Amino acid sequence: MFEDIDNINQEVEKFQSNSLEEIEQFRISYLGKKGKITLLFGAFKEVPVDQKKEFGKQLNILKNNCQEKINSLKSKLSTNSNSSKSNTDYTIPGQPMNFGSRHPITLIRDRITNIFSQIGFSISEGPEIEDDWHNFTALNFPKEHPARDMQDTFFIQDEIALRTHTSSVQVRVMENNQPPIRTISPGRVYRNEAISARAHCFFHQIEGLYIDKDVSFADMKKTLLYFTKSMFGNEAKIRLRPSYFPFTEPSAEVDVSCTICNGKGCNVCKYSGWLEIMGCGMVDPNVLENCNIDPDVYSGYAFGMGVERIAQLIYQVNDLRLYSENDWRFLKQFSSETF
Ligand code: 2U9
Repeated sequence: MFEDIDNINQEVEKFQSNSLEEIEQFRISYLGKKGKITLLFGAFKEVPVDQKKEFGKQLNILKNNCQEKINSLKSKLSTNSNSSKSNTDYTIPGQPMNFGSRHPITLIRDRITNIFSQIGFSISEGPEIEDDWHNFTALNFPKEHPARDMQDTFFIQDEIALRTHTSSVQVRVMENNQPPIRTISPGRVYRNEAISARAHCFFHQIEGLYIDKDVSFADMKKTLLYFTKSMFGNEAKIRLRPSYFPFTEPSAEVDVSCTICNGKGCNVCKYSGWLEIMGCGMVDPNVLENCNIDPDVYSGYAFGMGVERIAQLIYQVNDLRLYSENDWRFLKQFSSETF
């Protein structure tokens, strides 16, 4: 009888199945009314008295083993069937992906820098927090110049301010390199202005500098005409009006023929036919000297433009505040621009 328990135990241990019907069949043949284990319980009365205790104990263990085996095979089966029967509906259309768009200032900045890169200008960048020397003194700003005033410039401490132009970057380039120098400096600049549609306390500039032997005003005019045609179209014309900057002499304002009416006169150009796009001039010999470049050997030209100003002309968006508010309704209108 003890042998029967051992044999049945081995059969139970060996049994494997992936089928619910087979498992049920197994249960019936071992634990059912006429099952092998149930029958052994019936044979209990035939066991000698001194062995009854041990027999009962082993029989109960066998019964539990068998029940556990059935339970574990059934639970394995239900886990497997769950994972193979996924609830995912692969035919449902995917979520649409929202692509971002590049900022209009980035788009215009990249267009401008690309035009100058193609004609040999490198790109230089520098710190937004500048010292007095790089932002003012080296650039020939007189001590009493209004830009040096707290009213116009954001001072961080005595003689340290947020740069008011990217010319400070070009002073650093000149201090660290001998000519020929051909570089443009794009970047954010700061002015202490009340924010309105027409003015902002920060904006973006691109300034250019070309220093070499025998660089002339004519070289500058031709380069700026090339830039203007590349930016606004081959029909574009330029005109230069005399101006004044501390760092250039002579200096000029550059106008482009109106991109809307081609110079005929419209409300965008206030019926003048011209739109102001930048300033320029021959680098003042004092500035060259301040940056350890010999003005008797070298000459150069410089120019500067506001990126927002060019964006206003290209996109016809005149409220400057729109360029820094990051309103998605405004920004998404530039999502088709691939440049
Ligand atoms: C060095 C020497 C000279 C850069 C120049 C301008 C003229 C100019 C303004 C246009 C609109 C600034 O953004 S704006 O307000 N800039 O008119 N900028 S010449 O002259 C330099 C630069 C670097 C070493």
